[in-house]
Amino acid sequence: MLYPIRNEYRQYLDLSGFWNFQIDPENRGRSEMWHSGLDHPRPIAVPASWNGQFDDYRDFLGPAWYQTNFDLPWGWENKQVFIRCNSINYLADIWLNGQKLGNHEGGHLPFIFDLSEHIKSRNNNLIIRVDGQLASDRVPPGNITGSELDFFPSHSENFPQTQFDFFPYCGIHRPVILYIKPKEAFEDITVITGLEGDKGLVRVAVDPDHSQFRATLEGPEQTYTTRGEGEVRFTIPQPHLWGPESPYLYNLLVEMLSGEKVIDAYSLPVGIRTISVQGNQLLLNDKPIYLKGFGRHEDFPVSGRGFNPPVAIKDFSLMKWIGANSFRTSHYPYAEQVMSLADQRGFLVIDETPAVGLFFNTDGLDRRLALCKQYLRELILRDKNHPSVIAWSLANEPHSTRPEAKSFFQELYNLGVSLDATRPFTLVSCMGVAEESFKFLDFMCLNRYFGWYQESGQIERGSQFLSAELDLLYEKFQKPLILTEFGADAVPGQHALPPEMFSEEFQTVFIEAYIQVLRSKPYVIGEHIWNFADFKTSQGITRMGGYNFKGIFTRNRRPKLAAHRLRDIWTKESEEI
Ligand code: GCB
Repeated sequence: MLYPIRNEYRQYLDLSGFWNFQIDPENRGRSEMWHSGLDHPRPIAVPASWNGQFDDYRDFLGPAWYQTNFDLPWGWENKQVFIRCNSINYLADIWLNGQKLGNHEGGHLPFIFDLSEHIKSRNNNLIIRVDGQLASDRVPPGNITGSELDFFPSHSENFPQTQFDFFPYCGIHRPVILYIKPKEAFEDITVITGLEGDKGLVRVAVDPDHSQFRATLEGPEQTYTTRGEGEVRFTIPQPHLWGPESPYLYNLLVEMLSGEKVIDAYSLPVGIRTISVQGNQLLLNDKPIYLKGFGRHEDFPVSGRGFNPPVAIKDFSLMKWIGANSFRTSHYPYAEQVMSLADQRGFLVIDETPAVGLFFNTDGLDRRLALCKQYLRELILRDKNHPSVIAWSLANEPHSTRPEAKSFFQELYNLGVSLDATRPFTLVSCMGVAEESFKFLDFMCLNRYFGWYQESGQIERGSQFLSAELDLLYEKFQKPLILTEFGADAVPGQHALPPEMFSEEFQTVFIEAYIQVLRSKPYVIGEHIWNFADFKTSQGITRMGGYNFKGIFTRNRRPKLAAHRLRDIWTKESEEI
């Protein structure tokens, strides 16, 4: 899926700004035809969650209606015009000039509609109904009652009642973009890179696959050009490989040809790299690599889960400062701009679908599987050309207590491999040896909190539990493992000697102890701390002020004590921990 760009053949208009907004708590909007106009709207910023912008709507999850007007840009007359919504959480229904364009389910992946039939040159009325309510038949699920709650009883009293540990922010979370492209145009481009001895290989495939095209790959010393139909290949002697130390990006220009005439063009950055799991190791460009980094969230005061460019830049600077080389897009796909920053700054990303808190009661299971398949397809289509993406994560902490879980993930895995055979697949588990899907997944990801939720306050005992469990897992599945979550809440400014739970000292010592265990296991290929920064959650007895305080940085991105210790560990690798 190609992100809209501007060049001689393509144009876009970003509709970010102030829109009109009206909540619809009684769900009257459809019958009262709000898709033609809103009668008492208030202004709202797009993109951003509504919950952070309005105190009176903090806990309101929908439905709500957005409206904006636009004129057709100069030169767009008689063109096919598309709308691309990058992220609307969770259900979106869209109308233009009173006519329904379509709807989309799922909060974090882009979707496109053709507007051409209904567009006018002046004063177009665009209306989007957004519903972010929590329901057991949505993914991720919420408002679950009955036996599934036994699994995580701590969530049952939370408000709003999520089945996951982050605030269920709603709204238009990423830019809404209008764009045009030529009548005959590239629908998609797939770039796959590889290595053959000391040569780099770059394969470029286009859709429609009968297109005649020219591809130009621009490197630091040389530019390579070739032409073909559907697919071309480059062989690059002594390529500048992409990696955390040197995230070199070539520029690829792809031009569609009609005879000798160029009729469409698209350019994108290309990082030449390979990624694979071999034995106990993760290999980047055929060399073992150890992941150091974080599980994160898209979360910031006021903007909520909305795309916030300065915060994205700041987060990458802090991750560089601390010596991280990797992160996971827990627990949903992040903004495409964030993925591009990861390419530029050399971060290795485990790219996760929004399947968090899945459960496997047969009731509704087919629908959950269909949604997970849709999300996986949309995610791979969106992110396949990012060198930063080194693995796909099918889910976070599924409640895999029933046998149905294994066949569910086997189906997802098979689908994933059919869409992208170049990257490993995993899922992030809290089930330990009971996670039967580890049998077919390429590597294991585990979340553990011994010394926090269990064996509370006892770090040494907690790390002994961790050590024993890791060995059991490896013994059973014989696959390499990343500890994708470990950590402790530290309330900023809370101190204790000797270290005590919720203090910055306890968090620091906890993390040191876990890292010591991880580094003693040859099959462990990475450590991701939970979490990069403190983040907003539902209210509940384990979440003081409605926050998870496991951040190494505060929600305002200030370092806690552990940040300095981690920087020592991650930037001075030879030092004893
Ligand atoms: C987990 C979840 C994560 C939570 C974390 C915690 O296992 O994957 O979403 O925030 O634990 O802090 O409890």
